[in-house]
Amino acid sequence: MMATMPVTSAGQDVAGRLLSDGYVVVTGMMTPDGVRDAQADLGRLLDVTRTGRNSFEGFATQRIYALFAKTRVFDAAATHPLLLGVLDQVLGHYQLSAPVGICIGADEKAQVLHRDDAIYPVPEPHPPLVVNTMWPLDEFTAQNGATRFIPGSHRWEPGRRPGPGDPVETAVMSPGSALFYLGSLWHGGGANHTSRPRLGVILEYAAGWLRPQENHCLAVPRDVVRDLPERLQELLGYNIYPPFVGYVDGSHPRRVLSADS
Ligand SMILES: O=C(O)CCC(=O)C(=O)O
Repeated sequence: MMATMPVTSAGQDVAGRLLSDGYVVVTGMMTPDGVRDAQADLGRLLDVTRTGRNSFEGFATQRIYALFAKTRVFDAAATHPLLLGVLDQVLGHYQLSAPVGICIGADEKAQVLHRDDAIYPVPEPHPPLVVNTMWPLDEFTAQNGATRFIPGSHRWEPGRRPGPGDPVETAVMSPGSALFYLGSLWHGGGANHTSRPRLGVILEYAAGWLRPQENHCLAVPRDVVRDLPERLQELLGYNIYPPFVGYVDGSHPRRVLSADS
């Protein structure tokens, strides 16, 4: 049975479950209106988004990169108080790493199981480096490509890889919920055996001292960033990791946004 908690839970409790199981589903993270707006605006973007270039991206899957350059419908989600409360506990200082809309098309094959933090050459075991969240915008089912994962696999000994006997779970969930999972949890997009696409958005966060997966300072135009709430600006790279990793000309990068306004 998948671990599910309500949005009214304390950040500390959700973080505790995330650290022990490697994942947790939180219900009530987005309002029905928020879900409708997100579905509509991402639909607009999908009309002009190509399909993947390799089996990892998925040849029948569309990925909306540079998400915060293209839509405002995930601004509130990215700074949701419960999400930030969990990140405070698990990562301490953090930034957005890979915010991506993922639309798994009809007849797509299952994505290979992987760990999101494996892109960083840090010897295992290591403290949490990456926390990811998946926000379904369609019903996620075992048939249409819901995210698959192996509970507890974030605790595996270094070098262990998934095998045929490992228990793979499916994140069956509804729009409005979010799946939180650690970067060291083995997981992947499922196969879509239906004739309809499966849309979801990942908001992935990484420790503030790492290089984020997407370079938001280049991907999101400065004119767009300037109008965003300050916490979101910080999460998009206009921040330092104390005492001064990420400075610009000796100052906090926030100064860049005010200097040329
Ligand atoms: O689409 C999904 O359910 C997961 C995708 C994923 O894990 C990835 O692309 O890294």
